[in-house]
Amino acid sequence: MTDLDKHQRMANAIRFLAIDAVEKAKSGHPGLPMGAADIATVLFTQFLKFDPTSPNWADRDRFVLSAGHGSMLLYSLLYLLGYEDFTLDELKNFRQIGSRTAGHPEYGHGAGIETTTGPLGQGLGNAVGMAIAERLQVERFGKDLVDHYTYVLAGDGCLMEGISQEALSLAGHLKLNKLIVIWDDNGISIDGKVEITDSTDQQARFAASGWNTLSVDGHDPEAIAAAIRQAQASDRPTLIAAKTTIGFGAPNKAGTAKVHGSPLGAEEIEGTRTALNWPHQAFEVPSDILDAWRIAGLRSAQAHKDWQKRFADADAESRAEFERRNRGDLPATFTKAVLDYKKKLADEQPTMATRKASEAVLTVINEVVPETIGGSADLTGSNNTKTPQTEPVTPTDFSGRYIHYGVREHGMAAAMNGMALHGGLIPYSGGFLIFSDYCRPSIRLAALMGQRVIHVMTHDSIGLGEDGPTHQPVEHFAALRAIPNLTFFRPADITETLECWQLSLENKAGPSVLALTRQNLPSLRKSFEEDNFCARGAYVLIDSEDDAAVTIFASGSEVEIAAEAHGELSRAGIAARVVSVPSFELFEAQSDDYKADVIGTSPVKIAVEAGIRMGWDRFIGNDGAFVGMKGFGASGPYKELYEHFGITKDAVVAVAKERLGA
Ligand SMILES: Cc1ncc(C[n+]2csc(CCOP(=O)(O)OP(=O)(O)O)c2C)c(N)n1
Repeated sequence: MTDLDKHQRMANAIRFLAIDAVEKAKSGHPGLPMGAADIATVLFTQFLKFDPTSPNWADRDRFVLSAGHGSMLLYSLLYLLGYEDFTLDELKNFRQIGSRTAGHPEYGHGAGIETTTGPLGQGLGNAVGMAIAERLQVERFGKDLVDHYTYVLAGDGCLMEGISQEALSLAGHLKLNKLIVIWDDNGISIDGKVEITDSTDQQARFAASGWNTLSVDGHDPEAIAAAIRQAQASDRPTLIAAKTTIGFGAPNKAGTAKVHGSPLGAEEIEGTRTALNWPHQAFEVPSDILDAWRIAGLRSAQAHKDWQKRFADADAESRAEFERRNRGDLPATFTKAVLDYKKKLADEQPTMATRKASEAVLTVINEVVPETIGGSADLTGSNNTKTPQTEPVTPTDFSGRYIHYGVREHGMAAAMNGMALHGGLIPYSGGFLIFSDYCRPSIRLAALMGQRVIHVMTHDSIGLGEDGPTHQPVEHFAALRAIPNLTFFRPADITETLECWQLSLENKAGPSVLALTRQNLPSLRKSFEEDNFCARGAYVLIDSEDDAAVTIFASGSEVEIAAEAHGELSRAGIAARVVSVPSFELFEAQSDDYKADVIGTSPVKIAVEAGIRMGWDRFIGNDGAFVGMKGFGASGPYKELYEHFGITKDAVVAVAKERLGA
């Protein structure tokens, strides 16, 4: 058997596993695995550094299948290479409930899947973050411990998505030369030929953003290998445009959209077996080919051993720190630093915008948590995410801790996911809350993958004032509260801001959004409590000695209004209590007794929030009173806007009295 024969048979093993699994599931995407099998075979058997017996080895190369619909390519590879999570039975269970082999690769379903992909372009964005993370970690731990590539397989769809532009221009700017993107350039998407909808010169586009670009025949193993070698030596990120035929080998459907996303069908499969000279049963991989793949799986075992030796030789402090950061544990000094600062705040009672409060808190955090990597989408001075500890990262210097992401919210959020997935870092960054919409798909994926990324989102309501309705979030609180496993925080003062930061950092299993104000807010917590009250999601901030006739629920900046209304009601002899609600999600996680206690039995329940009502009925009931927004905001000084939209102490008092008939 010549080398070429062997290569082709190994690639055919991928093709037929994909064909057979899609056929058995009666759904899936055979076209991409069939077309990209040659690329994958070259990459995984000659270049990729990985160890199937230790899939989470920190210094492995990362492989991201950005074109997630081609999931069977990845599952076939993982099986063939000997990853224990991906057995033949798992492949036979493709797309079934509870299998590791979901329709699209899902992070956490099995070791070997580096990220969840499917929403096109996201993988490319993640990979940029992984490549950034690698450079950052090299600066911190040295090349002996950190020295790996990030490879991406992207399709036409990934490159058509807008996020690709943000991702590639950031990567080009930062000169991420260990990022290698292979474009499965098959000219086909779902509606037919790509040329019916797109005529971009992709290589020119990448080159214009500072990439090295190459083009190869994606079915020629030697040409693919030569291109990867060139890419590895580049001082810039590389795009390899690999011309392929979608559904390679299918006699009638290859090269057409018909093979993109449906089973080939028995007849076409027979034809493909003949055309590719693969006379084997479904799911049967001849033993010599399986052996060849398993041997390929052992390729980096020595590299892994060498790495382990270098790690063992490193000084004890570096080893412990490397392991701690990769486990995602916070430093032992963290809690004390938080509590010391909390005591200081209780003494000083500062009045400040929660965005400023966040900066003050971050200054404390960044001093004791060296693995935070800050940033902002060109709003550093507004988001207050930069602290004295965080010098900017530049194309030539990755020793810093602050990334100027540019006006690229979507690319930023996807890169943050990639950094978190890479491990060893806690990415946080800033933007305007209104533009959470611009990064929502990536935030959703962070939630789905359970990744600790922290979004500081400032200018969180009409309280931002003159910039007007285009910039004033109204439905965004509800929209973010709707994402499962995302914790959305709206702290009411600096102490709550501190507590919400603490909770965000301590939550290793999901992302957080901190919605923060532009306008000043007074300190509402009057005394020091070691307990993190925000951890309960909602808590009684001001209680009433008598049975309360009125309970006012509020979040963020509107807790001040609730407290003022409480004062006036008290003066009028009406017993009232105030509940601060920094997080709906954390409240829902409390015991039924606690929730019932906090909601209480006041005959009048009022919620105050400068957003839409959606979600508040949980607290106030269908018949509760809501003081908030009904539509878009307006441009004007913020205090006047609160008057204009009737979100005031007087409005709360009036509705309370009206309901009580007082
Ligand atoms: C953001 C997003 N939009 C739409 C889709 C649905 N979709 C899945 S694959 C695909 C076409 C992709 O074409 P290409 O990348 O060329 O893949 P190929 O046909 O080569 O398999 C589309 C539109 C998606 N998965 N993600």
